[in-house]
Amino acid sequence: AAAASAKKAAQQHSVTVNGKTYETDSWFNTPSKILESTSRRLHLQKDHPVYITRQIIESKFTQPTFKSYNDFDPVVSTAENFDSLGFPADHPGRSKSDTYYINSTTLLRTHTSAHEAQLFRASSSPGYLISGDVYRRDEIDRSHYPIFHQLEGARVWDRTKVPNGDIVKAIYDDLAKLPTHNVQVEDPNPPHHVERNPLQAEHHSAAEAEAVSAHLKRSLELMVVEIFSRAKQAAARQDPNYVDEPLKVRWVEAYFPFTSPSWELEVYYQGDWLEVLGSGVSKQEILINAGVPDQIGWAFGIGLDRIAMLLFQIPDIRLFWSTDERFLGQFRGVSDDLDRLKRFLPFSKYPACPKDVSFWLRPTSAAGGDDRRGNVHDFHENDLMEIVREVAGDCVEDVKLVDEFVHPKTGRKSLCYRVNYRSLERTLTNEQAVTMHEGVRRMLVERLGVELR
Ligand code: FA5
Ligand code: MG
Repeated sequence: AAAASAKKAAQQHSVTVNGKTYETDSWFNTPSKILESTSRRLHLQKDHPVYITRQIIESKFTQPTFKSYNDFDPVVSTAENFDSLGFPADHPGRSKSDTYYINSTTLLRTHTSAHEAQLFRASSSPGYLISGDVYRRDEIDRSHYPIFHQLEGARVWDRTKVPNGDIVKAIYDDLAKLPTHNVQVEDPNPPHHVERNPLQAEHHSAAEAEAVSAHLKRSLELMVVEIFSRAKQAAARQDPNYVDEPLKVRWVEAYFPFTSPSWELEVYYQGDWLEVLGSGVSKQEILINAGVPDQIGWAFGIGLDRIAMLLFQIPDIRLFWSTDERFLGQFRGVSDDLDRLKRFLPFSKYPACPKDVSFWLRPTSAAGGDDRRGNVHDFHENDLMEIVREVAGDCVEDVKLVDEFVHPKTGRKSLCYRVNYRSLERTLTNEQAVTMHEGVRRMLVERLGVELR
């Protein structure tokens, strides 16, 4: 009996994810719904929009130069996800409010870059692509979900293996082999900038960094051109009155701990500039630590869900998780024939049930502080989002802060959030929404110690 109860106690301190068991500790903050979703792997589900988007992107990176890896486990170490990439110890991405931890050194990857070190070390090809599900604690709305998918790619050249040791020439020769395109590209920034976007001067000459970035930019432009041409072809096939607008893209300086210089690529889409990917010249420390100090190259990471939403005109990110035939049936057969790609036709929209919740924050100490009395609140919005997701799952469309108030006498702070309950698959009754909302209110008190108003 003692052994059995010891075993039970031990079980409560471990979780199993994709068949592997991990010890948990005080860092554990991953709800069971998230753990269960690790088995969905939408990027590997044939005919799923996320899968089709991956296929289109992969088609622009030729084999055998680029080798694809699509089934790496999403459970990684803090060393892989952060340390190996040069994230500082106090980077906000490491906090429990932003990331799902299994224990203090094990987490659900927040990006596919977690596999860079491993792939630079082991890849037998000069380029690789890796796609996977990634996890972030985040806000709730129609374009944010705690699980999304990224595709990352990298391309390197080895100084010791290029003809005559002339790596700059080798890179430009490879660039010359890439197709051209006729899309308008804005690229107003210098190739690198002393403060904003520095050259890794200890490791690269300016000419080397410029060659790498020229190859990076053309490669990624070609990928985006392919995606958006396919979106336009689909629109034109379905809508005889479709008017084609020329595609415009632009490069914007960015910052990542693991690339320098770095850029984001934005696409002008339906009246707005939209960020589609992050990229840059890989930090040489990563390649040195991966045992390939003679290689230099570039890397990028793109969000598949966001692209799939544009490509298929999918209005709500929750739809990707639907197993409803009215959703999945619309994409059947497309994986085998990308020319059959069609825009999504929304099925009926069910009514929304907005409910408000107002509460006083719990002051925790008098040092520093963010309200008039110097009270410190340990409230983090993502904790509220997590509670709402835990109670209402995919029956919540968005959650917004609608009011904020500091009591003039007591200095206490109160917040009001509007939770918009709506199912994509059925009508929610008011009673069902009320029941969920009561659950949310109860958990806010129990878990966050707030006082309901
Ligand atoms: C990264 O995750 C970097 N690892 C990308 C990278 C790789 C940079 C290699 C340099 C070299 P970021 O957090 O910006 O960066 O996310 C990259 C892309 O993922 C974004 O451009 C966007 O397309 C997508 N993305 C980010 N957050 C979300 C989200 N909450 N929902 C959907 N897509 C998202
Ligand atoms: Mg970004």
